[in-house]
Amino acid sequence: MNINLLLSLILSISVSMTTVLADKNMMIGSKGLPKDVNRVIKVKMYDNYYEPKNFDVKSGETIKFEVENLGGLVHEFNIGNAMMHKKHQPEMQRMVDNEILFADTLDREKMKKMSKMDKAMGHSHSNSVLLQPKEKQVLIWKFENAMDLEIACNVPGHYEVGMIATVNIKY
Ligand SMILES: [Cu+2]
Repeated sequence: MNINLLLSLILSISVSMTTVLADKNMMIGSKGLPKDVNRVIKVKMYDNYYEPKNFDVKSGETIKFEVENLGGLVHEFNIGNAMMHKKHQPEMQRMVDNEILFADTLDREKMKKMSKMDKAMGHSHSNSVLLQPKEKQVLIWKFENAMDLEIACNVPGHYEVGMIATVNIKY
């Protein structure tokens, strides 16, 4: 094995390890499996709030969220923490700038095309769903090693006006 190959191998291993560690440090839980679902919670999104506004979960529990957008605007259901939402907001603004995300509609075709060049434009995060009015989607989440969670909408302007739900985790 030549030295360059070895070096690139070591580099790629350390990069993937960093990714794993970063995910663990986020402490938001992880994507859940359908076979592990303990409970179903229906979530309705309106302009600009969630119903319910608070979620009570037990640590280790896997929840299936059935999310429906009953508002007139595009909304996001994103499980994260304050820091992650702050980081995600510029990505959402870029989706607006690139004419993918409009107030009441999404250009999913363009979203797919642009995601090939820029992953952030695909909005394919396992911890969130982005819905147009009248759309529904399911998100399964395992609340393990999670703390300081916020469920929020990062469509530009919505977080700022308080489209945030709290998550209480019982240990
Ligand atoms: Cu919203």
